Amino acid sequence: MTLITADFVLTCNEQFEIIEEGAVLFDTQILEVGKASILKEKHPTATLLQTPKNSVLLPGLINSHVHLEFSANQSMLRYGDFIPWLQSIIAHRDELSALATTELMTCKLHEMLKSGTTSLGAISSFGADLEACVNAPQRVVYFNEVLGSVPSAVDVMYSDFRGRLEASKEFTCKHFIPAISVHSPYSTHPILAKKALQLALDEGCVVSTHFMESPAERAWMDEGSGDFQSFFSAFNPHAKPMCTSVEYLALFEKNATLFTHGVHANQAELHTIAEQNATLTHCPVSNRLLGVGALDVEAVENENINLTLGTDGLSSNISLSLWDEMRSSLMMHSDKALNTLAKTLLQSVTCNAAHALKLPCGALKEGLASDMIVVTLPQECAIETLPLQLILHTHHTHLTFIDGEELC
Ligand code: MCF
Ligand code: FE
Repeated sequence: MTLITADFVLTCNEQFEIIEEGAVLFDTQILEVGKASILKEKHPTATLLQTPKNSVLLPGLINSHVHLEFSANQSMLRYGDFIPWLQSIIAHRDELSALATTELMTCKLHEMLKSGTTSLGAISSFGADLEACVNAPQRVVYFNEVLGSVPSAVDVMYSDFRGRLEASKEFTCKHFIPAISVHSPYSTHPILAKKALQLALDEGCVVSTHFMESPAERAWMDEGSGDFQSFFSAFNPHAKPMCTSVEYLALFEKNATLFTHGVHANQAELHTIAEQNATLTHCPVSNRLLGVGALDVEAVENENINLTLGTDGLSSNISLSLWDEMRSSLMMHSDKALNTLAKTLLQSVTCNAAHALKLPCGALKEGLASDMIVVTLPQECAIETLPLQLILHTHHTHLTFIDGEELC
């Protein structure tokens, strides 16, 4: 039993309680959270772990959406507009895959850990990241991706996906949880999506999907027009959307789903996402680099949608650090009140993400796993501005615990 004390304990509980001169008593699980003076007196035999001046203890961060298999990209892909990016990723897929070795992905996972990410939702397109994810120190929800728009190839695509899912299931444990990703409405035939989503229900898997990311996706799904029309007509001059966006959302009605991006989701779609008790995963840097616009955070909040944050992959980002992502988000949503947005962002990478990914962590609360980080601020800070100052100044952790075990 260890008693860790800190100048601030940011619990990320329902009340978003911040305890000054706080402490957490823990082993593999959190046993008690409170004022340091009270817990010290109550548990005199616990091993005392003191942290430096201006320390903050908070839950380990959770990156809801990251493509590790594209980690080798730095400057190869084309940014600024969605379809040119998509064309560039298709053109460079083999080259990038060859460069994304297990060693490289393991190194990226360690960098993520150093920045405080103790859990992640890994979107796996090919299964090449399996070994790195299985051996990662973090908790990984491993989303096996399915896609395919050609009806005659549905069976082949499904059995390839099924093979990857089965291979990942061999490693199921409390740190590695297989899951399912249906790529997107423009790339996945509804028959294929339906089969994968039924499997997710049967196996109790959470689901992730890209949804309404770009203006091109909006125009294609609504009218079969725009940049996707020229893109698809190169393969098939008669190509048309495989379903409507309403039909696509309805496929996920019974699943626990993380809808990623949603930048171009309309109010009715956001309402459906809310009604389905689903999550919206925001990837602000990716959205900026792919030139798709900025999420209407207000509209998501008005619908009371569970909001999480993802870095996406290095295919559409320059960093996999959630602190970098939160800083960018603060700057991007300049219409939002700064301190309120900082709090929303910290919730999006802790309690909200644990809820979406069904992980037993994400808050400093009795009974949850001891996934915790200690970070230090450069100077003293008023409690009211703590979330904001944390986001502005944090790069790496001072201490990191997963299941109560100290790492790094
Ligand atoms: O989230 C971004 C942008 N939207 C869609 N897909 C991806 C993103 N980053 C990587 N991808 C992957 C996706 O999983 O790129 C491929 C898929 O395997 C594009 S579809 C040929
Ligand atoms: Fe993505």
